[in-house]
Amino acid sequence: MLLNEEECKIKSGSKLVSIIMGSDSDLDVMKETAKVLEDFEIPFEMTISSAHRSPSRTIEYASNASQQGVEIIIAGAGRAAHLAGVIAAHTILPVIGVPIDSGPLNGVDALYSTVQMPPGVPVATMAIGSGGGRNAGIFAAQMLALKYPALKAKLEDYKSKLAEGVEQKATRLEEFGYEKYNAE
Ligand code: RP5
Repeated sequence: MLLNEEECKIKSGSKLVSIIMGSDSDLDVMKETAKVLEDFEIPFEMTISSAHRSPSRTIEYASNASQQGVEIIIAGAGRAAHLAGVIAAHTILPVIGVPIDSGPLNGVDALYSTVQMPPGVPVATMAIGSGGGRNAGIFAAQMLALKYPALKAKLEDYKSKLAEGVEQKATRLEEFGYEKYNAE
């Protein structure tokens, strides 16, 4: 359970996080963000808008997000990925960008397009692809934990489980050796 304030938002239908992507072909990556937010019980909405194919829709969405109760926007796009940047230009909400590996340059194009914002209009850029999609959800949870203390315990638990996973793998490797590690 998060704070009362968040409970009120949930009751009123407000979503704390918006996940927006340039195309439905980005969904495989951006669903990783959604899964993390579900795990942390953070209410979110998901939609599609393109900086190039539907610029008016993108600007309208970015301009209205804050009024709708959204607190963080996560934008994923591939190729010449201007989605996160255009959104950041039209809102004072923090924008997290996820470069998608959808083009022939395997996401390096999207990484540069997303990360190289001019001074004054930042986009917090994650890694390329599904790992970045996952990190976007965790990073959003970390930012929200500054306002919603109940998220802190969930993040601590998440970090503990990460460490436990490494311990288990290390124990297994030490016990079985590298040749039997995957066979056992
Ligand atoms: C970008 O172009 C989208 O974000 C997507 O990653 C890429 C290709 O889009 P589709 O042609 O698959 O719709 O704008």
